[in-house]
Amino acid sequence: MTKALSLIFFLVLITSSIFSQDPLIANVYNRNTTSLNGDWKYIIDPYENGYYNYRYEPFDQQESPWASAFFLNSKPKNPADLIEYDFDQMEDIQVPGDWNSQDPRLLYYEGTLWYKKSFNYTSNDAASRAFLYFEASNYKTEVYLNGRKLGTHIGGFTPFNFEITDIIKEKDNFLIVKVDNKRLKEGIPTLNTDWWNYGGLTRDVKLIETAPNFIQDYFIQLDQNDNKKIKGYVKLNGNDIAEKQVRILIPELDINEAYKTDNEGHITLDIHHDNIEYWSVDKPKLYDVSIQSSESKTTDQIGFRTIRTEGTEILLNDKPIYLKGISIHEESPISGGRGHSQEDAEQLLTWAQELGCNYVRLAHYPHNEHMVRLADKKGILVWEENPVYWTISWDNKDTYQNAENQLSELIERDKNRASVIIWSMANETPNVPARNIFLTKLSEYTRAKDDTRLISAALEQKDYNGNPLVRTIEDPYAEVVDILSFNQYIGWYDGLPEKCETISWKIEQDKPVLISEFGAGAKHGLHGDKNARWTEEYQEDLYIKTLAMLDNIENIQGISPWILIDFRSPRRVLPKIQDGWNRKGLMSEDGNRKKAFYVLQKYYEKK
Ligand code: GCB
Repeated sequence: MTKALSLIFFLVLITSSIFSQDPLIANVYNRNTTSLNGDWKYIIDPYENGYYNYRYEPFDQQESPWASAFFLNSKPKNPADLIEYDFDQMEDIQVPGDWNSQDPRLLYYEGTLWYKKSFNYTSNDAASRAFLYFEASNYKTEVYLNGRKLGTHIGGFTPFNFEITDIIKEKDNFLIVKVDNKRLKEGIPTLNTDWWNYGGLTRDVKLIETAPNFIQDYFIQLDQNDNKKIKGYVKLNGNDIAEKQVRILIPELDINEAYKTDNEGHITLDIHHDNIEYWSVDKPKLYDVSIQSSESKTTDQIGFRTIRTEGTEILLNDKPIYLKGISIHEESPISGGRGHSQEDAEQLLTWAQELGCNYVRLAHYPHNEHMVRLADKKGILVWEENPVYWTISWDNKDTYQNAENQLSELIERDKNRASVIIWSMANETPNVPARNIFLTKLSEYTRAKDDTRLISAALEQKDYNGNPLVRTIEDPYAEVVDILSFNQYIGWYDGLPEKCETISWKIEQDKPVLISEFGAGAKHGLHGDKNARWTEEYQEDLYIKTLAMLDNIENIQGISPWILIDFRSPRRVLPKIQDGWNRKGLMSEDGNRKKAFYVLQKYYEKK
């Protein structure tokens, strides 16, 4: 390489590692894509030997990285060459899928794993642009294509994409991805959680082909203040996007409206219609919506509804609704491990419906897109949650930025889903000034980005005026949320179930109340006295007594007990009972219903 060339190469590496991914492309779910799922090669690299040299300097920031840098996919050219790795001789791993479930050596692994996929690529049109899309990768991801760094992504549950038009070739592309799932004190989530830290390329990887000037993003929802008005925006991406025509078509409503883009390739839409059929839990009407520009077109299925609160009520399409919910972790009820497929989503939501739910809390991080797409079709309301969990580094600016970025990517992905009614900022966070500033700022950011949904967070309850028999919510952040949600474990972490009969509630905020969690551990098939921990009878009794207690909260507008299915958690080590599982599920991990399932089902039948 000449000096000038190597300097350019060096600059490309540096800039691409500072600027991370490109603006997110909306509706990848319905676009023309090529899957990169399937077999990938992998190298386990606990010392990050393929990333740093022996002075602990990253290879991808060096002018002439050594051949030992894994992203180069080096091969010896003659027998004298020293290359101490070879992707092609490694074993296969399935993408999508967490690594912990695929190799016994990786069950508890937290560190770096390198992935490699080789592929050929033929575009449909020589002028097309190409993007590489990751639906999720936990936690820190460095992406390289054909020896060039595309960028870095932080956060384990949201999508990101990179433009690769100038890098992709017809033959022998090699895509190398470094994924590191080490937990970090300043991370989101942080060191301490009650769930398994599944690592890897946990969701689909796709190539997206687009026109040179294409519809990158759109937001099309009902105006929350005028239910005869569909509003939002469309954004084109390309070099020639000013003064272009963009059409919005909703054939069933005879809507076909044309707009002209501004200099940024942006239109604001404002469509009036008197006869919109609203999306609801009883009739989840979705319209085919087509967005068209001269060069591109994308089609989505969108529902139109309003959601708001008035005093202590939640109103869906102006009618009060009680949220009959259940909390869910993203674990596959079919194969175990991190869930990611349409079948996983179908199974989880079918069980929720059999329980009688019209609502699910997707805890404690963004779940895969199948969940909200299916919820849209089935008429299930959804709470989506940012992984701000327990005690994070509230004072750290990068931590805030990270939380905002993850939430932003979630909103970008799901802002057109009618089922999603609540953005949850956090779970069980301490009432300290730095946290109040952090969450208030995050809430303001969210409201500015999306004014068609409600804001909440799972808060904590406390004694009222020092009286342990009267419980309340005293938290300045409660003033900020639209829905006052809190977790409570009276009868499990706080006494026995009968304690529920002694507790009363004094909630002073004029807001709807949602109980985001309650529950008790029970091992499926273990029977005994109702005061014996871990028996199904204990859990059953706790549900009976808790539901009776909660009925006395005046403002209560819904519950999402903890949790649909037992889930993996390394915190839960009690032999023969937990064995690495949190046992608060209403069902065991293999889908067997515990007695409490039927208590809740009966309760929901009558609601
Ligand atoms: C909670 C947490 C949840 C835990 C649960 C438990 O309050 O929000 O993540 O798994 O309690 O089982 O203790």
